[in-house]
Amino acid sequence: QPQIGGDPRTQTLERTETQRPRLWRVLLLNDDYTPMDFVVMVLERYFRKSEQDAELIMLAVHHKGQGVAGVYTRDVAETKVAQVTAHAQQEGHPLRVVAEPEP
Ligand code: NFA
Repeated sequence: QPQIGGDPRTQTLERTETQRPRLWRVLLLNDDYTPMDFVVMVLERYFRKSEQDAELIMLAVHHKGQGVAGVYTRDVAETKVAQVTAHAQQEGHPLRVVAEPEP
């Protein structure tokens, strides 16, 4: 990378492209107890899915064990995990939600 001017001890690097933040997947994990309707509600309310998409994602998690609810920057992903986990626990459901970085 080219170095642009200034005190050589504190030079900055110029780059043509702005860095984009790494994105994180928020995953829903299947369990035997959380009601399907609750999972659909979570996908609609916290992940802004349509009813049709929410039902498809819920069924994919139910059959495959896990699925992607949404993809966000790290802070937003962690907030979704905390909010959904808290809501599920308040209702007595064991639903697990985790975030992982995209490769
Ligand atoms: N497997 C749950 C049931 O049969 C439904 C579920 C789907 C739970 C997706 C968690 C995630 N009630």
